[in-house]
Amino acid sequence: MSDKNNATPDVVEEPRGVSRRSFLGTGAVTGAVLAGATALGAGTFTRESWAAAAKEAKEAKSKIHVGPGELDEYYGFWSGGHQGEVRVLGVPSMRELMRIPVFNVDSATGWGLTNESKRILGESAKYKNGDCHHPHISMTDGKYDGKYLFINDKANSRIARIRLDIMKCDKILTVPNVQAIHGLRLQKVPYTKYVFANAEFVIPHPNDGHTFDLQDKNSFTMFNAIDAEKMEMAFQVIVDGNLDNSDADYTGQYAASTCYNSEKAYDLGGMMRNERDWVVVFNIPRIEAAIKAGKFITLDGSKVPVVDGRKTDGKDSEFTRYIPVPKNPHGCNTSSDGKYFIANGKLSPTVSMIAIDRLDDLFADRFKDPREVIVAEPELGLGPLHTTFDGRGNAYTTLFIDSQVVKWNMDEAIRAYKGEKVNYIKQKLDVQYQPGHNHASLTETSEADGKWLVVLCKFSKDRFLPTGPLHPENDQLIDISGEEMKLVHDGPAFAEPHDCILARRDQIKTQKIWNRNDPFFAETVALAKKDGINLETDNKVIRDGNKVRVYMTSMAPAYGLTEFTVKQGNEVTVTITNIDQIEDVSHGFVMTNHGVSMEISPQQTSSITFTADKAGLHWYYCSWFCHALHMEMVGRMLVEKA
Ligand code: K7E
Ligand code: CUA
Ligand code: CA
Repeated sequence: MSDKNNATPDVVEEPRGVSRRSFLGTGAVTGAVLAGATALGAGTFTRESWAAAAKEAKEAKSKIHVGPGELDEYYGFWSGGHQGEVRVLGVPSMRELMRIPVFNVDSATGWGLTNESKRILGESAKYKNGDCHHPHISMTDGKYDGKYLFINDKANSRIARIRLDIMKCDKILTVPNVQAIHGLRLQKVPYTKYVFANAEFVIPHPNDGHTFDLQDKNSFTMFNAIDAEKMEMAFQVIVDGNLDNSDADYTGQYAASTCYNSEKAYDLGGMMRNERDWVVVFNIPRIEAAIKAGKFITLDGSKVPVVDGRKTDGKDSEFTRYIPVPKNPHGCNTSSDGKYFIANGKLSPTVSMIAIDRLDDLFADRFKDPREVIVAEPELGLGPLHTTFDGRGNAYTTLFIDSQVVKWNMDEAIRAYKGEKVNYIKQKLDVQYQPGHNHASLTETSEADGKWLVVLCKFSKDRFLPTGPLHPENDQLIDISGEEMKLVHDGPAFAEPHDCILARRDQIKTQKIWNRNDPFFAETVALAKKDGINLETDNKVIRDGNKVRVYMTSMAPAYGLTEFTVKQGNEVTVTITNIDQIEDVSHGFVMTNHGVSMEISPQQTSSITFTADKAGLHWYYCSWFCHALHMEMVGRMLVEKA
């Protein structure tokens, strides 16, 4: 019988009837092909290839098997895409360990409902959606320091920071005067002083309806630098064209971003008009110096220093250089040896390797043609989107249209570019299907170890039990420790992990229970102090006009208060301190029929505010199963008629 989990079906179907190879036969790579491949599906699978895959999967099984009670070697942090959260996985088991709500509302933890989370969400708490793409871990000297993870929200132009010691979001910043924060990377050296973030879309400034003309000289987008520790804007740089993805180098001096809309066009046809768009390189010390010297402007009512990185009459600004590359480039990846920025061609079958050690000369105007910094432009296949590295000189690029990952050698690509006859392509591996990002273990650091490669496929088609019209994505795990890439795991994922990041488990250090002095709930503690409350011992109701503040402790299996009385229409704030000291004994608080739910983990204080708008008796209960008598961990709110 057919068993697709073991990749050995009796009947081999070609997904959607149109093969990848027939697309290859159509010749030029155009947007139409790209769109066609997406709509019609790609990937040809023969009985032989299924069988071979099955055999390899069996061999690999032992490698990825993390037995009951055993721990994974790596932490993986996955973007939750337009679901708005971050997911924590163990690798290589690919087991989901935790979810960190960020730009969404989460009823288990109360994220978006509790006062603590609303303070962090700030102004933007009014948005209930987000669109995460790029999770990145803070670094010191080009290595993960395990302190923070940063992630963008394309939907509402935000950047969030997650504290990795507690795996909670602790700061959110809305970037002013831009639309759609997409590419996000961190300064690697000497440490993550800045979060670099691309605003994707070109908009008029001020964006007040005075014009809708994108060719207007006051229509532009900006490159953004955020102070990582303060989570405040550091500076913005006006650019030509738009901005897609970015990365930073290993000297601390440069960051680079791809631009696919050098045309500043409104539509698909217009955005594909130019054969080349560009990579824009930012000279960070020069920008810092200008700002220090007061040579900046401010925009549209914000105080953020802005410098102009656009060309004037074809002449470069001191802050930027534009390097033409083919065509609508997407991913931008710094090789783990620190030598290259690699721009992935998307509508070109090539990637462009930019030598970082030539950028000083580029900024000193020592080249006639900015393309003299390009040391190779290997042709890899159709739809290259993102590239990752194994630390042994090889690069791995996703080919969206070909539904493949191609392994290629960087030195050999450079030799071929110089005219030598050398085949830099080492292997092409089919993936299922249409991959976006890929990510090798520790690839963004100088410690890239070439063990695992995660490939985030946008389509899963027939790989899993059907789930109706909406399919899961397919996050595949590939063993790259040997000469050959070996696919070892298919992992269904909900919409839509654009990107992920892997860190060694020793690089992430977490707290087992909360510290009572944690800043996460410090403001709640300060408010309680004003009410004269000792949170660890007091169970009290404070009445303050129409406001009622209920303070209680929790200790398995009971709340400190099993009853409190309020008047109909009162605004009630319930603040609970979990005085359990035992690891893993989390409590919850749910007020039935009031939309109220939150987590209170050991030694945590959580609070939530709601209106007691219904007279009568309302039970509250603990939602995390904490004790044999968990069901009995309840209380009553008595609401007297107004
Ligand atoms: Cu390629 Cu938003 Cu990084 Cu998606 S982005 S794939
Ligand atoms: Cu406390 Cu369940
Ligand atoms: Ca273009």
